[in-house]
Amino acid sequence: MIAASSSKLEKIVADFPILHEPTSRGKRLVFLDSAATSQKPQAVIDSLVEYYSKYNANIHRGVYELAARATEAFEAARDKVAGFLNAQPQEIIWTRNTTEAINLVSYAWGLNNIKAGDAILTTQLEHHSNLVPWQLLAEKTGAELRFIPVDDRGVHVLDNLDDLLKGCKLVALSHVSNTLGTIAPLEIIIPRAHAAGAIVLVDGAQAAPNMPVDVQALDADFYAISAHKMCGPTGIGVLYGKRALLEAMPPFLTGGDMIRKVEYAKSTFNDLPWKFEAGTSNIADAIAFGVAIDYLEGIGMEWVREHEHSIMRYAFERLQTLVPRGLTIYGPQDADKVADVISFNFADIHPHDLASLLDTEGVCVRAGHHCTMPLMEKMGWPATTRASFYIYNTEEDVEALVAGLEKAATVFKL
Ligand code: C6P
Repeated sequence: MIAASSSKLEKIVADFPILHEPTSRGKRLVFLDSAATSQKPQAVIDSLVEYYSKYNANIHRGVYELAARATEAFEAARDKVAGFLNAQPQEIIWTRNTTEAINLVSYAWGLNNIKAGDAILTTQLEHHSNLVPWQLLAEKTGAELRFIPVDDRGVHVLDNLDDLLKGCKLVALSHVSNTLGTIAPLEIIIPRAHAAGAIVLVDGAQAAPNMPVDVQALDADFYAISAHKMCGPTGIGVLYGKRALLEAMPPFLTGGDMIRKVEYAKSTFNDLPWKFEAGTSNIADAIAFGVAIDYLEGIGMEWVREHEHSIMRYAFERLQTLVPRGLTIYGPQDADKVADVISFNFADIHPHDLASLLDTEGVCVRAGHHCTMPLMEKMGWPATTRASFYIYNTEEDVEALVAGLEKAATVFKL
């Protein structure tokens, strides 16, 4: 068990200024909503200030030194993301976030490769961002949308996988569920999908922040991530795509920077990755994302996974004490099978009331459907409360959650 007093953890906590700001009620901030967005270390905040105060200029255009410096930093950030995912820089496309990355594939690959009679396979666990684009693609093309079922713990049921893969051209699934934390068995699904002739898009929004990801070892065709969930700023994300697939795809958005030659009647397009980056990019945030990657790599992604394992084990153990008072924990409870989130309900307290009460104690959790309405409906849960953990969370944070829940039990007379 990694103790809250471990000097590495103490140093990490010290790196996040917001964690040292008391709440408006004078409580210590206990941030347990990192699955929604993580907090940012000082180095990332400094990087944004440094860019705007020292070398703000548009990239890929100016010949002056400032522009060259901005371009260099922007492309260096891409190299860092490529290294982090074990990809080539040409395979790293900047997007606004995971959602835009998935939409890019749906439009640029999907509309050109999926036709009536094909199947698209996803799972019953997906975030709306990895479901709605495929619903629209299926509607537009006449393809069939199918689902890998999950059992009542939210674990993938693969018994009929080969049948589900028949006629399938695309499998799109999350690496880690944002509602239950379930880790998808990609090592089984991806090879079987490929053997059936499908390509695989992995929504890595919840996995990339929490565990080492190697897109080549996974053999994922596309992998989508958001910087803001992994110590980086909002407004910047990445689509990784295998080079051959990206080469064969037409552009998604069109305009400046993504062209090679423009005539009045027609245009030719830039090389990868810029073919998919129309208009002025989110330069400052891309550079700051590179700093976030440096930060995470400095900590070590193995350590990150191990820390989360440890904190999740501790949280499961401590929350068990509240089960006799009506706490129901959803999803797998084996720290090997879940990443960063624990969803629960406490007797008949509405999750929004519970989250509001916890907030008065300085504990931030998310309540609601977590952008997975079909999963909630299937499970028969109108809403859940979700605590999510990250690199800066300590056993004291788990204790604050448990104390807040005990207070709720008293207030709601459980
Ligand atoms: N989940 C949560 O609280 P964006 O908004 O594009 O950065 O990420 C979308 C997204 C896609 N897939 C998964 C698995 C996700 O968890 C998310 C974002 C947040 O669970 C905000 S809804």
